Amino acid sequence: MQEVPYDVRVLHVEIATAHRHVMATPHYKRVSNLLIGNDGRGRAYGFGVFVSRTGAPAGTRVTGWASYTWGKTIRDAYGRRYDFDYDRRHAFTMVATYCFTPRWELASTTRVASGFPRTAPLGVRVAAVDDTLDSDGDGVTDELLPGQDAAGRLVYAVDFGSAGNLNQARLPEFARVDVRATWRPRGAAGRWEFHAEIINPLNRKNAGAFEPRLAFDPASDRPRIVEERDQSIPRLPTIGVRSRF
Ligand SMILES: [Ca+2]
Repeated sequence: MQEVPYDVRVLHVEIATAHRHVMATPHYKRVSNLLIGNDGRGRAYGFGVFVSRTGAPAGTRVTGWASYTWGKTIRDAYGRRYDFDYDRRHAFTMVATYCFTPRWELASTTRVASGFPRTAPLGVRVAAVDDTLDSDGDGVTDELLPGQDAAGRLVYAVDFGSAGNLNQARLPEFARVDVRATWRPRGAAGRWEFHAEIINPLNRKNAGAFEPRLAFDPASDRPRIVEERDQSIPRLPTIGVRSRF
């Protein structure tokens, strides 16, 4: 991709004490020439707040950080204004670590975020095929014909509508918790560390995407759309060992 010119205006606010840290960062970007081949342009703006408690005094059991980001990214293209593919209005992350003893530690990561925009199918339509071989024998080879299977039945495709339907729907909210237990037999200064981690222990079915496919509909003369959640991480336990040398 070619280099994208943009403006960034940042007013950065940061408050820090020995063990606590608060940071607020608004951002603004103007993007042009992003879409090669048309006059598309866009804008991105938002702000982030970051709070942390790290390097706390000895004996502190809970440490961690949390961040929240509000953002909006807009695209002007095809004579329309709509959200960018990766527009994410709210995003929250929290990492917390609980130290039971210098040897035992339990940590969790929590992420909650708005779903990305998506272009939802409007229905089904008859598939169009290029008639380069002039299969209908009318002498025209640069036309589109209704798709037909070998038995002469119409072939259907998912109808995503016109540019007016671009990114008008949203994926469901994303949420995931990961947990990890760590054992250091000789404490923080020791060489060995063993950990057990479960990614998505709640086994929440997030949807990174919806894959529409056509299914037979006995009540209709045309197929119906079935959308399946895709790109979701299932509950995933792992164990690991680390050695410093
Ligand atoms: Ca033809």
